[in-house]
Amino acid sequence: MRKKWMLGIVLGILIIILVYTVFSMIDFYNDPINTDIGSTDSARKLPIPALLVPSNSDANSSDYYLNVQEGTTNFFNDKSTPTLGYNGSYLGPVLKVARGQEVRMHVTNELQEDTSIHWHGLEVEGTKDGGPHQVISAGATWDPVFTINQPASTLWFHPHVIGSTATQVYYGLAGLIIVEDENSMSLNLPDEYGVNDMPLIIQDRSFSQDGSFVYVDNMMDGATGDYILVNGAITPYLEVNQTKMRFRIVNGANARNFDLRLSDYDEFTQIASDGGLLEKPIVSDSLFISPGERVEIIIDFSKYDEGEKIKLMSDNELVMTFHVGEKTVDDTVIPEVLSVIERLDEDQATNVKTIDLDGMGHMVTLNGRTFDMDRIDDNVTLGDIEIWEITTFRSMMMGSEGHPFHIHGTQFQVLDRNGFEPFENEKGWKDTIFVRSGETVRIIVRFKYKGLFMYHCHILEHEEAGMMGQLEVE
Ligand SMILES: [Cu+2]
Repeated sequence: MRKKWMLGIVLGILIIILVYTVFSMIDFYNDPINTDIGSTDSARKLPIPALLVPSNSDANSSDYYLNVQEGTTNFFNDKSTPTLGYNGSYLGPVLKVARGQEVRMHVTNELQEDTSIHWHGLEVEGTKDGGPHQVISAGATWDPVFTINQPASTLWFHPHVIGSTATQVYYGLAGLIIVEDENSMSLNLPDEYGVNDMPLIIQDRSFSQDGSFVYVDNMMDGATGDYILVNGAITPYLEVNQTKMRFRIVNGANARNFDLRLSDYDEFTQIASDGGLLEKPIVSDSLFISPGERVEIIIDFSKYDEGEKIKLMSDNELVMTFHVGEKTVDDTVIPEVLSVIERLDEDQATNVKTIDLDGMGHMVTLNGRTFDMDRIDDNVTLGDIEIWEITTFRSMMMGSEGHPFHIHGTQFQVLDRNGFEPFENEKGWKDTIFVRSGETVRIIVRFKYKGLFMYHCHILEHEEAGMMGQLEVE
C-alpha cells in the first residue's frame, strides 16, 4: 500500500517535470527576434511622458481626460509594433496632482474590448478604485471624481479588468501619478518634472520577427520579456548634468523583479517607497523592486566627470545609461528628515488575518482558493486597523520566487519579515510588498474608505489565474 502511494508521488512528479519541459520548449521555439539594436550601450533617448494638462485651470478642482486607444510604436527603427496607450500609442501621460485637489477624471475606452483603470496606491472609495467592478465597456466613458487625500507619493494607473489585465498592461496600458503635498514642496528636493525629476517605468517585453509583441503567458511564472524597456524605449540613454537627479521608478513589468544597481556599485539615495517619502533618506548601492512597487531615488551626478557614461543595471543586464554632461548650479538638497510617518499601533488592531499565497504559473491560490467575483472574502469595518499575516509556501521542487502582494485603496506598514525588523526601505508607506517563497510578512493596515477592494498578487498572470480576493469595507 505504502509502495503504491510512493509510486504515485514519483509518477506525479515525473508528469509535472514532463509538462514543464514541453512548455519550456514551446517557449523556446516561439523564438523572439534578436534584432541587434547596437552595442550593449544605450541606443535611444529616454522618452519622457508628457504631463496630463487639465482642461480647466482651477487649482482646487480639475478635469482630466484620458483616451484608451490602439496604436503602433517603433521600438526598433524599421519595425512597428501594435500597442495600446493612454492619449498615445504606448504608456500614458503623467497625472500630477496635489493633496486636497479634487480630480474629475474622464476615461474613454476607444478599444474594441472592455477595460478599467485602477489607480494603484490611491486612497479612494471602492467605487472610484477602477478595479474589476468598474468596467469601462468599449466606447464608454467613466467619470470618477475623487479628492487627493494622502501624502506626496508616486502612484500609477493601469487596467484591472478580469481576463485581460495582463495583456492590456503588456501591450502598453500604464501611466504614472505624482502626488505633491505641502511637505514635499517645502523640502527643496529635485522636483522639476522632466528636468531633474524623471519617471522611469521599467518593463520587459519580447518581440517577434515582424516587430509585434510576443506575449507568452508560459508555464514558468508569468510573462517575461527578452528586452528591458524604460518609458517605452529599449535600454535608452538620458543626458544628465552634474547635478542631483530624482527618479520615480515603477516596476511596470507583468512578472519580473528588478535588482537595480549602478554600473560600478556607486551609491544612490532612496527617498520614497510606494506610498510616500521615507522618514529619512537611505544610502544604498542596490535596490530590489517587484512588480507594482515604486521607489524614488536620487542619484548625485556631481561626483562624475563630463563625458562619463553611468549604467543602470538589473543584475548584469543593462536597463539604461546616463550620459554625464556639464556642471550646473544645483540648489536642491536631500534633507535628513523627509517626512513624519504616523505609526499604526499593533494594540489597536481589531483583527488578525492570514493570507496564504501558494503555487506558481497558472496553479496559484490565495488561502487555498481562486478568485470569485461573486464571493466577498473579507468584511472590514470602516476605520478599523487590521494585521495581515502574509505567508508563501516553500515548494520542494519548483516554486515561485515570491509574490508581490498588493491591497487596493489603502497604504499599509510592514511590521516584520519572518519575525525580524523589515528592511530599512520597507519602513515607510507601502501598498505592495514582496513575500519571498517560504516567508511570512506581517503588515498593519487601516481601512479608511468604504467599498469593495481587491487584494492580490501583482504578478499579473498570477492575478489572472485567481490569486486574488476581495474585501468589503462598510
Ligand atoms: Cu504571485
